[in-house]
Amino acid sequence: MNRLLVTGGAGFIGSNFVHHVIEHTDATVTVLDKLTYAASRESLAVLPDDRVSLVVGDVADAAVVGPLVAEHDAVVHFAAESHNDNSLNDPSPFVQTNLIGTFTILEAVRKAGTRLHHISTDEVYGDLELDAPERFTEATPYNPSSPYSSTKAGSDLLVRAWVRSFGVQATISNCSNNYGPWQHIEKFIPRQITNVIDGGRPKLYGAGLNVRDWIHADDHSSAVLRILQQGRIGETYLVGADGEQNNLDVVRMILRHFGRPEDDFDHVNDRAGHDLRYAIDSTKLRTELGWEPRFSDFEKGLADTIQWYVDHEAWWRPHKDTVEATYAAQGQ
Ligand code: NAD
Ligand code: TDX
Repeated sequence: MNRLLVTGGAGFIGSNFVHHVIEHTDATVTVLDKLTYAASRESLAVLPDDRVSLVVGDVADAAVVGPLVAEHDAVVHFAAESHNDNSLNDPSPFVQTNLIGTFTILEAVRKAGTRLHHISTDEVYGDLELDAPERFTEATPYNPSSPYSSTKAGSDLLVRAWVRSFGVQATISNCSNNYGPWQHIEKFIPRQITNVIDGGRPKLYGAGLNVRDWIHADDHSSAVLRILQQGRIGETYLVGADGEQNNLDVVRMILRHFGRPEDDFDHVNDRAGHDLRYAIDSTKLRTELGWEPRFSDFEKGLADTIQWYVDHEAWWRPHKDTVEATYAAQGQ
């Protein structure tokens, strides 16, 4: 697999994956990205021109996708609308990109016979009770809650059907919440870090007891590359790093890091349909493919991420007022 097509490669996790591929393989990478509000060309800027190129285009545009897919050995499909709160305000781009976009990719790989790895989320499984002993596995039934997670669930089902009905050579991974550099400040962790940098207060939805299973984006990338290289066709692999934390504890860690009082935050309106808890059992990936995460200390990974946002204020500053105005209009 020397020529990779990475959709959504200018986004938070896609760009991390492109860096990972350049560092750990000899492959060349074409990024196909529409450059929505969530994209960042800067995240790709330091990569070598002779190994990474960018095509600006829409994954739902068959005229762009078809010829590009035919020129590559494998497609890694990250492109998506990714933010739950946005999907509650306007589901339409989520249906278009996550469903029609994935359908367009599937038809192109079917025609060209190209290997596909589809990137998905643990949110397709719905949520767990706080005290439930079980975690999500590859056998957990789909039960998505939001327009975002339902379009991701639908995209996974399309991939499964194209594998079974048409023999498409695809794998799927469902990962838990990622954190790390280059994450858009609309998302929970960077929003709170940048609020505190600005002397403001973190904003917790509801009581703040919702649990997310955090994984560093570098670990997500190493898992995706491993599945692309060694995963069994037609299989789904759950990706997680045993990183469960409730939102309140994460906010307290961020405040502590900056030497601020631990109760210096606001409770704001809860998210409609807010999933309570996600938790991943990644035994299959670990035992079958020998993958292990590198970041096992969440507070240390968070501290590095905080420092990155301190050092990269010029990158996020232009977006801060717009993001906060949108949240303020929702009482969040
Ligand atoms: P992101 O919003 O940061 O980036 C998405 C990228 O896709 C952007 O560069 C955007 O320009 C591009 N894009 C959007 N619509 C497009 C279109 N129609 N055509 C081409 N490009 C388009 O998202 P992210 O957080 O990096 O998530 C990437 C993938 O990983 C998504 O599929 C998401 O569902 C999945 N995922 C994310 C997380 C997480 O915690 N962020 C966890 C599990 C899975
Ligand atoms: O200001 C906030 N306050 C708050 O309490 C924001 C933005 C969020 N939250 C809560 C909601 C969630 O319980 O924090 C948690 C994390 O929120 P998000 O960063 O919006 O992530 P989540 O909705 O869990 O989804 C993320 O993980 C799974 C990604 O955005 C998805 O793309 C991925 O599929």
